[in-house]
Amino acid sequence: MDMKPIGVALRSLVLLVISYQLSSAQEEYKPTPENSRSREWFQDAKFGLFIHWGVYSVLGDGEWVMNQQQIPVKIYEKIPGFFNPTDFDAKAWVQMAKGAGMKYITITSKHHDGFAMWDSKVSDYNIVKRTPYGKDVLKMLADECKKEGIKLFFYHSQLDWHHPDYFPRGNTGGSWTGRAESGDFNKYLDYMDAQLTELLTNYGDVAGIWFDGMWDRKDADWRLRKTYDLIHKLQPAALVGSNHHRAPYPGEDFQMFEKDLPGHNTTGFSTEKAVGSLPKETCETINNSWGFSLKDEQHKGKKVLIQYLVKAAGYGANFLLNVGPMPNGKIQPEHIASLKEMGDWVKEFGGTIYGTRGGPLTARDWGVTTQKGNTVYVHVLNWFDESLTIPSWGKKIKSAKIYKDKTPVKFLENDYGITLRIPKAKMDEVDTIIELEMK
Ligand code: FHN
Repeated sequence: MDMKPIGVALRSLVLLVISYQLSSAQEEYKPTPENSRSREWFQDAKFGLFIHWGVYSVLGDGEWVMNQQQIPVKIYEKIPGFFNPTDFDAKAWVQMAKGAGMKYITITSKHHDGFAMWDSKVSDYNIVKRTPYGKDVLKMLADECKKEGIKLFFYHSQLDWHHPDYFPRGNTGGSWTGRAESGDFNKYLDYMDAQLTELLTNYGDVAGIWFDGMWDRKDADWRLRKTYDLIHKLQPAALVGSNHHRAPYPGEDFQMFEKDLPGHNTTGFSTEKAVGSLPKETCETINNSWGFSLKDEQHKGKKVLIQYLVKAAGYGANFLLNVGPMPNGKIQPEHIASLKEMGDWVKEFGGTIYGTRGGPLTARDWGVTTQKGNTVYVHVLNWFDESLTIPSWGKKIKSAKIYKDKTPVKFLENDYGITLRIPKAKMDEVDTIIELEMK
């Protein structure tokens, strides 16, 4: 019997299936009007608090301790029994964020260790069932955020070192976990979607989901579109982002950059350096750790933190600054102090950040620019001469003044650009801001 026609039929069937999968995955994603409004809010908000908190904080060695120390699941499951954050005070956390000038909080609902920081009915591997504390900290935080007008995002790890169906395993969480060398990845994704449904149903308005961990199984079929559509169906205004270090996938609403400003790659994460047209966010640690790390005393100072916020705004990106709370539920005093210092600066100069967009000039060695309406803010971060010449962008200047006290600034516009005369006495070692009113 001549098999050729069957071969041809089979090949076209396979091609058909692949093209269908590709087309549905790549199917154009149109954000709803609510989602577009959220994107505007997000870009105006500019500044958020990232919180990496979980049972791993008990060991004081960061959020990767299970993988770093290769702690098998059976043993790691003992740690929740030691997790009793009786000093946890959602009000204090939210007040701290507000006082720093932050408009939203992004907290780890589940990190790579697979432990749920909420009262999950899908798995009893959670804070209510497995810890002496027994209370739903996400509920307490969500209620407080709602009261204080602070929006709440949930970080959610796609990577899971605990779940038996996270199989085949990826680059991390190998055989040392002690899990059986078998499993059904789609069952794991069903589990993940079920837990996401809880988070998007039982905690009021959720501003968005901050995914992480896809990089553990780069080529797996993560059913992204199914999960993203689920989120947009449950909460149309919620923003989806995924820290996969690639160009955004259809269904995503913002793009994050870890420890880098958009387009930079000092960490080696963003090999693709793909900066899309979605709203952008840069996340960074306030010391050198995401989760609480006892030995980490690399606390960043006021100037570094404020300039990071300003530079991110100059790149048109938000700044999501992370703290790793301690196992007792308190924030490290050094971090509370630094956030207070940032808050004092933002109270005075926040108008040159909030509601702005990056530009009109791209970032320069001397600093960045932000713009809002007919006003351009020149943020001089790294320049010490009284005369600074910057490129013109085709619009004429009506007036120039020091933002802080409205002292007029002399300026010259010619073919060489715009030369600003910054009085030495008006220079600020963190950020000298010149407000330009354009014609
Ligand atoms: O592995 C995680 C890490 O623990 C942390 O959550 C950061 C936050 O952006 N993201 C991953 C590392 O790229």
